Amino acid sequence: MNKHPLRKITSEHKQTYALDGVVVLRGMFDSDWIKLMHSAAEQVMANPTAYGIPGPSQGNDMTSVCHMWRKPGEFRDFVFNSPAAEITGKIIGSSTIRMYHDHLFIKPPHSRKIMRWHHDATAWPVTGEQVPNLWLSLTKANEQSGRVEFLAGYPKYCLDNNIVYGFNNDQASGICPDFEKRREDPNLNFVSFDLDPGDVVLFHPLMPHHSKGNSSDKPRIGLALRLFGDDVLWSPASHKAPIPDVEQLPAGQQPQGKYFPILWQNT
Ligand SMILES: O=C(O)CCC(=O)C(=O)O
Repeated sequence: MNKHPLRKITSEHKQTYALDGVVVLRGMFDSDWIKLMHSAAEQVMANPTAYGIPGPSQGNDMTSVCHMWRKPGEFRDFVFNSPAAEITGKIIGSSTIRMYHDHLFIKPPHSRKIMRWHHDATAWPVTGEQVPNLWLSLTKANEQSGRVEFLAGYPKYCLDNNIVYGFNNDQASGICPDFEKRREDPNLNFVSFDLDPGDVVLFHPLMPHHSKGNSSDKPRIGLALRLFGDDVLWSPASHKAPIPDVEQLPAGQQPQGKYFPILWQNT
């Protein structure tokens, strides 16, 4: 199984991420990784709590499980030994990548589950731009099966206007708009990617994204890794997602220690 990306990370990848806040990378993982993680995902689907902690969307129409990497097994191997951290570090321009958490999203065939528009920064108890989401497709993801959709360029709008959405209107900058109602807005650039198993989408923590149901006959499986780069500092707030076994750190401190191990360094 490959430790380093199978293809070169190009300046075009980096520029696209810097400009749009989202970039697709194809063919970076070998088929052994994809087979292994696909079968690991199926095991989680059969018995979620044996492998991790159910996420907010866990239910019949979606498997949503986090923190599988904390236990020995395929998810931990993937986090430490796959090219995921190197890909991320090179694209976001961080000298160090630490683990934050993993999150598996499985939409079974004919799932009606809609993930409403949101950005991940809403839930992360940190400041900093270098908390991307590397979403690895373990199946085909397309319009029919419920691929994820993004708003290219929107993270820059959030940064320029100091916007971080909350879960509710009374948190942070209020709730994330329902961009479904703004499909015709010429200022919004909706983008999505048809993915094959092994393709990844890397996106910025302020990137609004959503997904619709899976009307195909096969499951749609995505494994999201959320990773920390150099500029991340602890910034607790009551509505932020707790991290199991981790006490709140003082605001401004850099996350480190055994729950945030270094995965990759630019040597
Ligand atoms: O997999 C999906 O449909 C949604 C993914 C998502 O919201 C995320 O990775 O933050």
